[in-house]
Amino acid sequence: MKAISGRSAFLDILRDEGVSILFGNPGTTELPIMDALAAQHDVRYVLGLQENVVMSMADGYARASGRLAACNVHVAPGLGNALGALYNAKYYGSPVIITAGQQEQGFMLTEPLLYDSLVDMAAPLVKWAVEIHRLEDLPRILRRAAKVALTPPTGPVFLSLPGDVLNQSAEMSLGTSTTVLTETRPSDALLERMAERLLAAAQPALVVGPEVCHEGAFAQVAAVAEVIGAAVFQQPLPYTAQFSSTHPLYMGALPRTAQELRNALEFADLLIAAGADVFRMSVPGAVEPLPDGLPIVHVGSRDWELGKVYPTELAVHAQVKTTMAALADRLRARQTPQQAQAAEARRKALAARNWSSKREQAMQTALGAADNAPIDPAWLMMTLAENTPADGVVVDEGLTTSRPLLDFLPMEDPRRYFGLASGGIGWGLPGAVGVKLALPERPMVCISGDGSAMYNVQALWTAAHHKLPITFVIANNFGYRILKQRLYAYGGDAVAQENMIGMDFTNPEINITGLSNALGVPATTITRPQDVAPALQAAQAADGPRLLDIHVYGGYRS
Ligand SMILES: Cc1ncc(C[n+]2csc(CCOP(=O)(O)OP(=O)(O)O)c2C)c(N)n1
Ligand SMILES: [Mg+2]
Repeated sequence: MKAISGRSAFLDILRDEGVSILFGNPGTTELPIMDALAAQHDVRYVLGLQENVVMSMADGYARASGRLAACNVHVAPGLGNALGALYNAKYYGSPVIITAGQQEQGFMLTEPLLYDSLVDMAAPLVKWAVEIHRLEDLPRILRRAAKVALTPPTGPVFLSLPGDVLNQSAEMSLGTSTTVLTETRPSDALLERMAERLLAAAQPALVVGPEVCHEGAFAQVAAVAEVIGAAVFQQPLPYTAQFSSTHPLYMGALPRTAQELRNALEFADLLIAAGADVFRMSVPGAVEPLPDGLPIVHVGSRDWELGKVYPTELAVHAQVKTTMAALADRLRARQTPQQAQAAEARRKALAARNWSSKREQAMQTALGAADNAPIDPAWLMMTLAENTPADGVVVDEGLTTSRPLLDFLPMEDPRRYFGLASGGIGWGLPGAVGVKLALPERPMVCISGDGSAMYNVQALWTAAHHKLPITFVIANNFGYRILKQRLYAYGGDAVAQENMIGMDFTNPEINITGLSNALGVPATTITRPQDVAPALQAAQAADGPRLLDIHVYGGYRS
């Protein structure tokens, strides 16, 4: 066996686990890794100019590729900067190995600059956090980290890499990769029971969630919905593409407020949740979002989500894709002619109020605002959808402006749409860079609020450096409109005195195009609706990133 250094073993094992890009921001404790990178050509380094950018790029890459992503940050302050983005990755379930260089063992005891307990900092947000103390353990730990990150429920893991471990050499085996196979499905008896329960429903509602996207299970879930004639909804706050929008049984996303959600499900006598979060809300409501007593059948591989909030009649811990495929067969075999007739009647009735028909109405309404300036958000989203190619990918952190986006943008594949997963903003710009690196062949638009864009605006430089053809659309309303809307609903002194503190970017206004140009992304300001479509087309035809600073309506009373 040949001796190998810790730093080379680190890169070799990552490569063998399928990692071809290491996102990072270096410091002295990362110098061994930067040195090892120079000696090989398999792992490419993508520099982010702040650790939150680095982590968000790795998160975007993991989401879009479905593969293991890796990123490296700098000791305690760097990990601290990355934590908000790590929180996003946790909620998406992104399989990312995040590593940080650590001071040498022994030296740590003297509490040098930059030192702190990295494992304690990362632990609450990852599936596994560990510091490597002996070089000989590095292969086993790294192999396990990859396996843990990629095994559903997938998610980030953290490794602390002390300098001495990276710099030593030893004769050691680097091991091989383990994949945990999770194409499991329930027993025949349980499938029968599930089929019987679903067929007993007179008005089934099916809610799809992120697992349907991760597993690429659109067809299998659709098969179940078709047999029983179920109305299909995306969960509230969808952050992935979870069902084909143009499927005749697709009704759109469930509303995001408790009362509206409750109203939307009032018709149902059974809720079938497929890999969904039942229900992750943004703000508390005066009522429960679930209608009283609505029975639930929930299938998913994230056991924590099963029966988490509401009692669940049948909570089935299994992969959605294999389970739904087997269930569709059982349903067809068991369904009586009367049940089949009732399902057919439901399919017909639902077609009249599905996503496609609601889209027609929404387009009529949006067209009524076609001449507005500042530009109307719904009209802008309609225009964006019309100017996004069928294989285009949309990264969305447009907040109040992009709220109507999914009413217009047809989603036919699981990589079509990536949105805000946890509520922590700043993911959009760097996330788009990661998504683009994972899906280089697909055209890409990233829409971000002006406020959200300012958290990680440095990501534009990485897009420029790698000449990534991304169209960045900044929905510029010169402030935090969502917070103004909520303060307005709060109805207190701020509204009475028309004094909303800390929510406007004025004196001075932010020069978005100047900022973008400075970071190497040519930018244009657009204030007139008629300039939007030509600008989108020109930006998408460019061979590198472009930014459109679009001035949109920012009123808070509506
Ligand atoms: C990391 C983080 N910091 C702060 C917030 C609080 N917050 C939520 S939305 C928002 C404003 C977003 O502004 P912008 O992107 O311009 O969208 P707009 O509301 O104007 O549509 C803020 C500050 C948050 N969710 N996450
Ligand atoms: Mg704004």
